[in-house]
Formats: sequence, C-alpha cells, structure tokens
Amino acid sequence: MNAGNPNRSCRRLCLVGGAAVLLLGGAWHDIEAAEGFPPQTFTFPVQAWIPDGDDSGLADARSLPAGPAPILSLVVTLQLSPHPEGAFLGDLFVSLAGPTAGYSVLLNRPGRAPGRPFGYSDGVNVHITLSDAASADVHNCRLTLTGDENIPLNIPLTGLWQPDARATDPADVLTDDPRTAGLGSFAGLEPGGTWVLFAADVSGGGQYRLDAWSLEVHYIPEPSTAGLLIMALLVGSARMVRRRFLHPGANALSAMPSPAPFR
Ligand SMILES: [Ca+2]
Repeated sequence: MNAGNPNRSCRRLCLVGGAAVLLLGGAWHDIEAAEGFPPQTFTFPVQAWIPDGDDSGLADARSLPAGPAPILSLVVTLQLSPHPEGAFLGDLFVSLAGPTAGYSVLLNRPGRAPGRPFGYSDGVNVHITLSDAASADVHNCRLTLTGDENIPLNIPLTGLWQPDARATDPADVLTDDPRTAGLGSFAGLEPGGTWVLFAADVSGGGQYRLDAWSLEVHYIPEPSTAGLLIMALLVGSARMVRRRFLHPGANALSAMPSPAPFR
C-alpha cells in the first residue's frame, strides 16, 4: 500500500487549511460587522449668543450616558446663526473636550492666514458636520467652495468637513500650523460623562449665536460569541497542522517501542 508522498500531503493539507482560514476569516468579518453596536447621536439645543470680542467665550457642558463600548470615532455637528447686524466667521474659535481626556479644535478662526489676519469675513448661516474622515479642511472652506480665498461665501456654510484641528492660540493661528487636535483624540475613550463645547468670538465686531451642536458616537465592535468560536476553531486547526507536519518526530518518538534492556 502506498503511504503517499509526505510533501504532497503537506501541500494538500496546507491548501485546504488556507481555504478554510479564508472562509472562516470572511465569516468572522461578516459576523463582527453584523453585530457591531449602532452609532448613537446626541443633540444639544443651546440658542445662546457667543459674546462678541470676548476670549472667555461660552461653555456648554452636557452629560452623556455610558456607552456599550469605547469610542471608535466621533462626528460633530455645529449650527450657528449670524446676528442681524452682522457676523464674522473668522472670529470664531470652537473646541470640544471629553469627560476624562480628549480634546479637539473644531474651528480656529476660519480663513486666518498670512495676509488675512482676521480670517474670513463671511456672515452666513453655518450648519456643518465635522469628521476626521471628511475630504476638506473647514479652515479653508472658501477655497474649497469658491476656488478662491478672496471670494466670500454667499450661501450658508453646510456639508461635511474636517475639523480645523490647529491647537494654536487663536491670536496666532495660521493655515500651515500643525493639525494635531482632530476628533481622533477621543478614539478608545469611554463616552460616559460630561462633555464641554467651548465657543468664543475673539475679535470685536460681528457676532454669532450657537444654536445647537451634536455628537454622533461610533463604538468599537466587540467580538461576538460566534466569532470567538470561529477563532477557537482556527487556533485548533493551526495546532493540529503543527503537530502533524511541523513536528512529526514527536508522535513518531512516542510510538517507538522502549529499548530492550542491556544484557
Ligand atoms: Ca466678533
């Protein structure tokens, strides 16, 4: 009887094992995605004027309940209305602080750059969604929307934007400053506790009202029971392959008869 070529058998088992790993890996991904926690949105009406030309600003503190898991990512919306007598977008500084840690600069004097020390003069309604995954920086929104930093906005500022993320003093912030304070700052943290949205108008003339803001919390998915079972099967299969082919000597040695005693 032909016992077969050990190398050929090993290759065959490796192919079968590899296919099984791919199939089980796909199942793992599907199950995990299907059983992830749905995002939650918390909306906070404010309806308060941001004091004009006052660095002390307006702080709005809100409590979030404990979430089902740590934060995967955060999306923030801001709604602001201009004063009937005028508003100045480049005056605004808005930041968000988490309950225990995490800090993000949402707006830092949009449009402020060398040669434009007051930022954008636009006084339009603002209803924006801020996400690190957006494609354009809100600091340069005029350039993105009009193609020219010198063309004012004549429609409300809306849509999806990256937060400003420049943790620079608003008196000095410039376009090229490092962007280190994005919303990724909150990843991995627990959402429960007090969140503080801070909004300031740092230059006299023109004023905005903070109408509302919201947090959309996306949670880190946890491995499901079925997913853990699949992982256990993968680990068991890997051990079997290792015993059978990578260390065959161990089984052979145990199967050998004991040496005869010396005479
Ligand atoms: Ca102002």
